Amino acid sequence: MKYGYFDESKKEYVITRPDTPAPWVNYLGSPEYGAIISNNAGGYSFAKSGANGRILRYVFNQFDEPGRYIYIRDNENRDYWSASWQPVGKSLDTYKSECHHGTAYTKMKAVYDGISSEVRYYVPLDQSYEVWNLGITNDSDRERELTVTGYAEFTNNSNYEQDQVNLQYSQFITRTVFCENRIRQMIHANLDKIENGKEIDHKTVINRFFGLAGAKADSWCGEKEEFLGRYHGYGNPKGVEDGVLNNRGNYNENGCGAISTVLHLKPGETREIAFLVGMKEDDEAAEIVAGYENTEEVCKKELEELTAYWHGKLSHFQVKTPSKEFDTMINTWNAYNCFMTFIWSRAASFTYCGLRNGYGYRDTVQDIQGVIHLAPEMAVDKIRFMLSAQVDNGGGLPLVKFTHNPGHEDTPDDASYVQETGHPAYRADDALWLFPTVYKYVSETGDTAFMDEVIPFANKDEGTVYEHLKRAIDFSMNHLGKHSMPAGLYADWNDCLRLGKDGESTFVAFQFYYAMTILRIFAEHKKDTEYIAFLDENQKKLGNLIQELCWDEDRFIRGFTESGETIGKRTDPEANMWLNPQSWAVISGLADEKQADCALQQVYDRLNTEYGAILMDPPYHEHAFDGALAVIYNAGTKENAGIFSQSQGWIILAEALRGHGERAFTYFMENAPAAQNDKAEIRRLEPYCYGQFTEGKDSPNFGRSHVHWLTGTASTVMVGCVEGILGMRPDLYGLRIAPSIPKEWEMFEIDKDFRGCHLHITVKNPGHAESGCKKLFVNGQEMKDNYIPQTVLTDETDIELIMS
Ligand code: IFM
Repeated sequence: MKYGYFDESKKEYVITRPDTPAPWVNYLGSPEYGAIISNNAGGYSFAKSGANGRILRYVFNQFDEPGRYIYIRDNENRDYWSASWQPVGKSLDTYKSECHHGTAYTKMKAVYDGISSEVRYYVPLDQSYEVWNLGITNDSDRERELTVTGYAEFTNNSNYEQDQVNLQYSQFITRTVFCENRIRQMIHANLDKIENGKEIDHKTVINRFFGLAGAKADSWCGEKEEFLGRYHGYGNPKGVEDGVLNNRGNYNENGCGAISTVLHLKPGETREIAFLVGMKEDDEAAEIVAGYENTEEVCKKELEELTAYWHGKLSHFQVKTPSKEFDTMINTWNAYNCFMTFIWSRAASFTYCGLRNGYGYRDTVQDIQGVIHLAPEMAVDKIRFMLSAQVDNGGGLPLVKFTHNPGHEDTPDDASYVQETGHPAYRADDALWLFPTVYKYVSETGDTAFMDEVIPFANKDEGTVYEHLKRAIDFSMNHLGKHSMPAGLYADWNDCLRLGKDGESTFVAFQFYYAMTILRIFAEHKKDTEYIAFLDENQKKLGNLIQELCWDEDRFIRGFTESGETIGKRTDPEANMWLNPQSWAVISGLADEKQADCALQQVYDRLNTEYGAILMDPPYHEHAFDGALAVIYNAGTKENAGIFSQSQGWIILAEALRGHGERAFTYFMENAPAAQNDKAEIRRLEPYCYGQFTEGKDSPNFGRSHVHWLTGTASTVMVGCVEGILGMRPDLYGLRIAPSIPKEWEMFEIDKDFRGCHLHITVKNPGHAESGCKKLFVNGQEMKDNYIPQTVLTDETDIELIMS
């Protein structure tokens, strides 16, 4: 079933049926002022922290309420509706609506009883408040009197938990008052006589506002129960039914912002107004609202700026292939999803409420990879930040606090860190993600000087980026298990595998092997011969060990428990086949060709499903070892044999690296949101963003996806597609182009900005190959093979690659 379509020209997803199987949301603003909005206007806002800076209330795990509601009432017949289908929920026979989710804005269009409306929700670029800009038109042939009411439900406390559950406290610190064109909510207003800047037990006066611009506020209400009315709900608020609000503020209990304006519209006439929300001192709020008097002009300009900003970012890499699903994902939605995970980490969605007060090390270092080809300048800042969260022993801080203070942090070796973050020990993989991320950044930009930049460690000491990477190698070297393979520690990428300090992880072993390959490239660039010898010796040792211990006839095993038991061997009754060791054996370069193809074939035969490859098989149930935490999940779910979407990116990449374009693309399509646009009743999640996982074949809800937006999937699939399928493989000195595509693609084009040059790349495939390069021309000049040294690039470079 389909609920909408992709409008690629505007980079919007347009929802034409509002009764979607789940709230389908969009992100507005930035963590400075964040706003999440669903296709029915549900959602919340916050300043800086979803958990501690919550401004607008949202009830999690409920029916997508409350939200940013605009009610429209016809004062002649007293009928009313909302500018988004919900909350009033008129019959879809008479009420027509469209929701356009775009890049950092959402537009809701509605047509009902001769009145059409369009609300544009956005946070202006670099501002920390939000705008609900309503355009309303009288399409009928008689004059209409309409009462338009905006409703914003404030939290009583910026801490969302306190707001929801500590009512004996949070309801008695809030009040609202009205002033001219805005409702002012004050929390802890009684502290207004306390000396400026002084806090009582960390409390100070907090001001929020809900304002109206472009029309006169005719009535208002600052108390939720007064506005809704007893035994009424968001769908039939008493204040809206009555057509006039009672002009009462709140003192204790629940504050809200509700403002009504009465509009008289002649036939064909349009009015533009704006509701504004923010957390600002009253004088600043007044100034903000006043700035929107010329509503139409100001809002139009701001929306244009916002669109130009985001479309500008996305323009650095655009493709035109025969697959519209692939194009829409790579050009817009996967790319935008990568930016959202990069910016928001796992801080705020309809699943994450913002309680995690920091960045997960591995998550963030991986997220960076998804934006390197689009915004390397943003990527490198975050890389610096993450390097500054590496402990001087080379390990990563499992959780990097939002208040991170490089050089002064406690580490998992300190009880204080453990207590504060809840992370009891180092994880085996965290710092190893730095290798591909730093390599991708340096290769994309050619910025080899970055290796010499000095960056502090999290706890003490500092070192160049090169030194940081060496310490990451040391960390793994110093944490080996019983067979001298990297230990599994508290976890590897898989949070549900507790292998401990004596158990060992094959996944980490592959990452470690790959890390040494990458560091060797940097060492060669620096002519660090002694270190090259060290790497060569240790990489060979590790490679031999992996080959000896981890290859089990047709697959790589998953690791060893602390007691030396093998995980993932062919004969195990459960979890005898794992996805990630197979893909990573290829990505790391460790598997020989025969092993690689055999392991990948096993994945396809044993793990692949119509929605992607499951993480392992069969799920744990009766035979879970002590550290196999996945058993806590229902079979076919998350790490217990779910289709863990992040891992799809690695299998795409692995197949592409082997030149298996058909398979790589098959894996892409199986899990691509856009490819399931007509299966919304099965997938449920938004068809324009990734989810953390899809329920696997062992679940009765096979194909249903969960945990929208903020997932490492965005970056791994992006890398799998750009580096793998499209074959954009930059290195320190230039660009290799090695596409791995479905045979039926006869041609595709890429526009890519690269090291200050614009590349227009045309790939031709008349012979229907899956991979390979027959000829490559750069500005008409034939290259030796599929490699383009940077020296031949010009401002506008024309590249033609003939595959077959
Ligand atoms: O790798 C982890 C990630 O850090 C958090 N979500 C689950 C993934 C797999 O366990």
